[in-house]
Amino acid sequence: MNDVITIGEAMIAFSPQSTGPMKYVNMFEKKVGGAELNLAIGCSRLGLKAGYISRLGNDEFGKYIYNFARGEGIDMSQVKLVDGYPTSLNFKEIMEDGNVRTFYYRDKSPTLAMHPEDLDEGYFEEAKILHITGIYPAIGEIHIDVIHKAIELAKKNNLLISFDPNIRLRMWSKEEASRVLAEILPHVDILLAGDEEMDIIIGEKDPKAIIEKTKEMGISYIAVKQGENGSVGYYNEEIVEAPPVKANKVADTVGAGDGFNAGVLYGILNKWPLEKTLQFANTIGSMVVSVVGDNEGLPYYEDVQGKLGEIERIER
Ligand code: KDG
Repeated sequence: MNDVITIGEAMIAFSPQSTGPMKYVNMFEKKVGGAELNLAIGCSRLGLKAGYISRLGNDEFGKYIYNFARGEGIDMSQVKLVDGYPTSLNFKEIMEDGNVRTFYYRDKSPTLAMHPEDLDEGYFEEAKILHITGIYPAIGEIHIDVIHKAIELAKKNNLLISFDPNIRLRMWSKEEASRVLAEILPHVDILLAGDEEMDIIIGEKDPKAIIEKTKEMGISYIAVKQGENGSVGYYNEEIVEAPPVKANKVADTVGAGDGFNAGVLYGILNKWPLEKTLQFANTIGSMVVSVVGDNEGLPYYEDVQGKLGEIERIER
């Protein structure tokens, strides 16, 4: 049985070998990206069982991602390699301070070949949480239908629905994002959102106002991510403000939110108190940003314990 299943598009992420404007970067390293796959990897490294639902191109890059994910212990039984669609790519530009811009090449995404009727209900019967993001519905119209079908199957089979808006304005406009994502919100049990994103969807940026509004929609667990300012959470009539955890260095901010999400889902599945969960999740986010790559910095459980000072780290 999987603890967490997720639907997304993975891609090859070409990571620059030097910082600064991309037009002057001459070498890139081949890595793997995709918010939902990052989340699955984050969960798996913490010790949860994670499954991925997707399509990849039946090409060298698709096979590379497939094997990479299997190596991370992800259940890839719901991923097919499809002909006629090239595996998507992105190229990253990383500035000296760790800030990133991403350039996508994903117009003919292999996930266009996945339709709502392709979702296997049996897979949902055997899982606890469905995690979805706002990236998947931004890819194409059919993706919106797939997400709504997944929500339907999750509800029918008593899965908790976890949602990160993950708004990517290179993929759609604020208006489109707001319209489509606002329709997902009322179905959500666990909201894992950035404050700026909620401003786009519900017109509120202040964490307490976000909590107030989304609670009224029936969302029971809310975590508002504020990047280097920490996070604010709500569960069971309690609001907790969790202070930021200082990163050793900021090398690449991409993937920090996915790591945070994995930490929150871990805390929920282990029935941890809200404060402990948010501190754990903030710690993971801070660890992700100190490593270049979308998922290379995602820690194993004992790495987080080391960072929290719960276990001694022996260097040599
Ligand atoms: O959250 C990290 C993702 O943004 C990255 O891995 C690539 O999925 C990606 C995207 O659409 O930006």
